Amino acid sequence: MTMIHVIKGDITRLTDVDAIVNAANSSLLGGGGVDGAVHRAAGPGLLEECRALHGCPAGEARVTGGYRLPGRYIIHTVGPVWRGGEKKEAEVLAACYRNSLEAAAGKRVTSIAFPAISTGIYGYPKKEAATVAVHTVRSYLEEHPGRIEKVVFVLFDDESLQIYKELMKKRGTV
Ligand code: AR6
Repeated sequence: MTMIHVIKGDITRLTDVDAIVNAANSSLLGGGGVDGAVHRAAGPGLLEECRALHGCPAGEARVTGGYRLPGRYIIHTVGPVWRGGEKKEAEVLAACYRNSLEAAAGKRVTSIAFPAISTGIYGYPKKEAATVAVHTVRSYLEEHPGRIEKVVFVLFDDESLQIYKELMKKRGTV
């Protein structure tokens, strides 16, 4: 049985997960938002490892070490830029969550934290993105029981926190 937690905070401050997910861009060379915070907190070793990865397409995920972060790994995934909803945004966003969980499982990670991928600079509406996140993670956990013990959704603002809390109450309907 996997525990899913919803909390408000800075994902780089979590001390009790094996891996955190970074909402990166396809260069994997850093940026603003979560990505900026992750690179600042992890330190310059992270950028060096990222350079050697030569980028990552939207929807996919890449794993690096955690450097100065408490967790062992950082899983970098590239969310879709919101373009109105008809450009496969939901499909790509779902792939981010699934591929991040697959990458985590490949490293024997048992606890993982996600930010609300694409809902900042990439402009994905918060509620729609949260529905994709919760639905995709639940489906993955149901399809692969025993792999991951804990998933933490880390929200940065009250509105997102409330949206996730509501979705978590509706067991079975998302
Ligand atoms: N911890 C948790 N959540 C955070 C943090 C943090 N420290 N900082 C911001 N958020 P964003 P995106 C929230 O913009 O939309 C970068 O430049 C934020 O409030 O970080 O996927 C990359 O390099 C929002 O809800 O990621 C890309 O170019 C959510 O995290 C681009 O931004 C995601 O916001 C990716 O844009």
